[in-house]
Amino acid sequence: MGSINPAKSYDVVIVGAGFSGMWHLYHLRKAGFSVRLFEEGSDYGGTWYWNCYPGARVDTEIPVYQFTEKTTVDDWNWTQRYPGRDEIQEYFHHVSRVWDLGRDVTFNSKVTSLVWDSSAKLWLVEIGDSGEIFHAQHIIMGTGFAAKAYVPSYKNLEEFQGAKTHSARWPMDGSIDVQGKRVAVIGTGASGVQLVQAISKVASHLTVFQRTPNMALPMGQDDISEAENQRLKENYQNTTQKINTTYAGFLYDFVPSMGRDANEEQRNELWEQLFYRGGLHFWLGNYLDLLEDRDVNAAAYRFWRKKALARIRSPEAAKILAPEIPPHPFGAKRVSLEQGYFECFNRDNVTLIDASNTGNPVSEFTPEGIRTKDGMGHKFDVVIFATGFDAITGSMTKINIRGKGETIREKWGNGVYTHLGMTTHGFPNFFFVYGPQAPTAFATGPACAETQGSWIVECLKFLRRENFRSIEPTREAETQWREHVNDVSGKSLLSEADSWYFGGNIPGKPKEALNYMAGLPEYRRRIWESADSRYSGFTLE
Ligand code: N01
Repeated sequence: MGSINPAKSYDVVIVGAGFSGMWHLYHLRKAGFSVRLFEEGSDYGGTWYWNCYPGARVDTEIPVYQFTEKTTVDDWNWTQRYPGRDEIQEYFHHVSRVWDLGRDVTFNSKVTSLVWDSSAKLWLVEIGDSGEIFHAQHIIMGTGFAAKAYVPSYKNLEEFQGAKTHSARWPMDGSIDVQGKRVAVIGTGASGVQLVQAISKVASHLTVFQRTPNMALPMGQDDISEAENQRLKENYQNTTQKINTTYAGFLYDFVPSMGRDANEEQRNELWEQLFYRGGLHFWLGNYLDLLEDRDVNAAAYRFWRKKALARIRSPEAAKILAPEIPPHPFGAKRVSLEQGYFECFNRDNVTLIDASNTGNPVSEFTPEGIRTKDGMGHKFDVVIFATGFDAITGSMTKINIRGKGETIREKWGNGVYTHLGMTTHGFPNFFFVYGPQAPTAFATGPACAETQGSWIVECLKFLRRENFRSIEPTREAETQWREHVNDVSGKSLLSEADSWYFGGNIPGKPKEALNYMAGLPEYRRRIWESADSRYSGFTLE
């Protein structure tokens, strides 16, 4: 490690300038803490900074996808219900101005190492490129759930002579141009769907490698007029109140009845409404037992499939995009929102390849492109890996974080242990937001950041008030929390898919519940229960 400059010491160091990092910087500073935020990129946005691929767009709607702090709402107008990446970046610039964040943010600074000094009860923070070391009493990881891109290990990948990139590492210097090119997109998650929609319209030819069909729902995109923006501002208080009561922080919730108690006609009537409302209504606004009752779930898949089939012309493509037998229960993988996705496969310049193990997956790369299992060569100018992330834990395990003994990577190597999805034993004064065993993938980004952030800020205020130097969860508490997280997820059909929700998308990663699925209200109840009893489950020193 480099030399420590005693002047560079903070109460709190925050890592990452996305929703979580920005929120914490503003609120901790307001509470009188000295804070510095380090960000690897050269701008705010976190995931939105990196994900600048063609077609990148959020799939949580306005007015939910924003901070609830009134000062950030007043002078900001959105143009679309589901804004594109550039508009979201502009929003972050707006927030940074309103909250005057810039003076405490250091960009282009990748935190490569965090080491706990037990005798000083401080963290040593190392910035990789500069080798600078900082001291911090507390660390807050705002590194999000999708900061470690995953590219499968393909045979001869390095031999490919064309351009290649992961969706979340799209070059910002414009060095990849897909206009008029032969392009391959591998992967059909949320990123793949958006890439296909955008690139199919400009590429000379697009080949899509789909391993698992995406049971995508219509986005229901709409413009937001000036009058509508005004109405949203007037309604701001009601919106905030509502967000604080729903399962995922949306303005809607599961309908309070069971699909198994409804007949086919009743179900179809509800499903027609939910489907055309757009967004994730058909998933998170559906019957309470959609993700638990196999029959209800199967009926929902049949409903979805009928809608998809009506839009796909080629019978071969239809079989791949919407097979009769679903690969997993409906909604067990993150449902994406689409805008004309299925129609892309009706275009003459688009080829769909079933890249599942029983189909025709990539067997190797060649200098000119990809060879598939059937021996056929496919020539490409550009290959895009929309193959996802070492999600939720990867954002932290990729950094050298060493607590009292082992590193986070070592500690979580065989399974994740956290207390309340924000802290872990052996790592005092270390908090993570939008990470493992929290509502993360089952909550909107802002709602999760604000929920966990409020708790963390109050916790730090408590420690300061009561003259405690450190807080650390007990092993018993994190063992109980893990059991609880697993109990909740065990009741659902979600664990039946190999998804990033359970670490199933990364070879060798332990398969376990990485999210707390009981919903935000129950999560809030539990975290505040601990705080209200002077942080039960924690050791204070
Ligand atoms: O990643 P994913 P993503 N060969 O992991 C496939 C958020 N997000 O970047 O399903 C062939 O979902 C893999 O196939 P399979 C959002 O929360 C939001 O798309 O594992 N294919 C899958 O199709 C989202 O859920 C927005 O069989 C391979 C794809 O790659 C999350 O980020 C936009 C493969 C990966 O899908 C991640 O989305 C973008 C292989 N070896 C992202 N390995 C919006 O808000 C993997 N795949 C709109």
